[in-house]
Amino acid sequence: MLAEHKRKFDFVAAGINNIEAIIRKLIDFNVAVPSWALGTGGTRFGRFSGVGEPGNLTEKMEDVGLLHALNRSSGAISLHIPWDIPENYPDIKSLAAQLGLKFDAMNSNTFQDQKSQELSYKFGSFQHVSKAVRKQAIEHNVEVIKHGMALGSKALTVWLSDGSCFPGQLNFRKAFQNTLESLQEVYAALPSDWKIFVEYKSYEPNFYSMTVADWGQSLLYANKLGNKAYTLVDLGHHLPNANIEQIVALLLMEGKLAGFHFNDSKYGDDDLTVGSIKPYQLFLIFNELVEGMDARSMDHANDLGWMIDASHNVKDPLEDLLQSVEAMMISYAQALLVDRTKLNEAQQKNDAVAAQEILQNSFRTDVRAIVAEARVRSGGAISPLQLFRQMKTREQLIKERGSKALATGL
Ligand code: RM4
Ligand code: MN
Ligand code: MN
Repeated sequence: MLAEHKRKFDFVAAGINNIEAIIRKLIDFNVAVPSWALGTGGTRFGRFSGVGEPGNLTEKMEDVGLLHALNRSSGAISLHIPWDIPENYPDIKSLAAQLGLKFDAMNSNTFQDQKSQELSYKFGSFQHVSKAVRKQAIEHNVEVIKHGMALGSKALTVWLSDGSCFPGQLNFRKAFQNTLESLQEVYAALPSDWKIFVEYKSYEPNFYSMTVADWGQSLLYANKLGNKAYTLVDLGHHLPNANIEQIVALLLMEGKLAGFHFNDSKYGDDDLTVGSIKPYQLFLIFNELVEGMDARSMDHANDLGWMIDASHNVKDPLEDLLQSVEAMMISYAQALLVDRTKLNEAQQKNDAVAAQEILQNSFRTDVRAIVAEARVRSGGAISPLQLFRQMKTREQLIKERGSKALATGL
């Protein structure tokens, strides 16, 4: 296998001038795994649970550690409160250190009612007409920040399901104002070295209006909040055919892009494996990311928040995550290959044909051996997925955890 890898790598590397710089960037790149992606997701019609799922936060972290050991690119976990409340900080922190994991952005949850909760979020949280509900939601977010501070996280992601299902149900202006004021209170509780990410979503669970529906609305909030507030793009949260790469370019230009939730979809917020449906779009997004980050001399690996946000019904979650990370690495590598000088020349000459050739030349380069080379150099497997299957990892986990263990999450 190693000889075969070497043959493929030497072949592709021979045609690339800056191959070592590209490999360095691939080695540095890491994408966070959300704690809710480690169990099988479901739909509103049902959930077909997997087997050997992690039953608690420790096991979830062990799962991410396992992924990271295989691909060396999954060195962070993103926690959702209250699905994963850390009970013993020192233990959790030392386990993270042992597994080589960092704590990525913390996620709050005011889109579900919890058993112990006093007031309901049925009609929204930050936007709610009742001050008491808003207060409860704000306090929850402040609580999440506290958990994050204890763990060493540096960001809070706020995704609100607030909105309305029927025309007339909501006064848009008042809903916006209430949401802004609530966000301002949370913002005031942020430590000085923290960021807040305002995530948007076009529809679902509210189907007439969402109070943070698109990047325009998110950016309005972020701009009004201040320089610690950013817009977070989740690939599945757009209306069909939205030009996401253009959104990314402009947010980056404004210094307001928080980062990404990666997934893929055919229809809406399908949360499917990254790169499984529209790999060219993924490449075009990475192309804008690389171009835009370089224009601002940003560090690709650390200046934005990279996270997978996928959770679905059919695959083994760990295999799925390995595929998602691989898809991201491939698109990132292809974007690093783009000849920017030539692309710029083509653009200056209005040469649409040449511009397309340049982009597609990179997209059609088989960079898998380059990604594998970066992985091997940092101690990972040539083929993480193959190794996962060969080692019968899931079978092992079922033995340890049983076939009935259910992960908390969606
Ligand atoms: C939402 C959104 C959030 C995620 C939840 C689970 O659709 O994408 O980022 O935390 O799902
Ligand atoms: Mn998301
Ligand atoms: Mn989503």
